[in-house]
Amino acid sequence: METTLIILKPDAVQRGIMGQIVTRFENKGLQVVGAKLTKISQQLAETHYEAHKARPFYPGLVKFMTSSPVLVLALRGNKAIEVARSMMGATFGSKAAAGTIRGDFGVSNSFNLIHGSDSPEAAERELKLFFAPGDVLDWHRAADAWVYDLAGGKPE
Ligand code: IDP
Ligand code: MG
Repeated sequence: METTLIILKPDAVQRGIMGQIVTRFENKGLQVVGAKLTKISQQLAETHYEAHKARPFYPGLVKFMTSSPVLVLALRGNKAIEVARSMMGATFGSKAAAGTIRGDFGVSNSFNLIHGSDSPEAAERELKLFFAPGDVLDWHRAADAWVYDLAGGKPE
């Protein structure tokens, strides 16, 4: 089981489509193990996106991410990182395929609604940035017995 860090960006919160996006992940079978509505600090936004520091869009990206509250989620499931990334769609709303979150809800390249960790290493780093120890919960979800085949002892 993997856990990934998802951020519903300020545009998703302001447009009132948090519920529709979270519903997609729940419908897929991913488990919400952490959730927090928060306003990201300048420092945290800069650290989170530090890999993009040299890119021309970086100042605007940091400004956008700190402009208004975001919903930060920790989602768990089989191949959760890859599954969430494919559900998000391509980076630019104008290019993202129909059926994906970015493809269905936006046309902007920079206001693209959602962040998701892109590798296990990124997920580990980002979960630590946004959640304090104990804020990601190992809770038993009764539906797991039907979301997964548990006959072999591990989720299939
Ligand atoms: P990702 O969010 O799909 O992983 P990244 O390339 O990691 O995409 O870029 C991080 C974020 O920076 C994007 O989600 C988007 O908000 C913003 N961004 C990336 N490229 C551009 C650009 O060319 N113009 C404006 N914003 C961009
Ligand atoms: Mg990225």
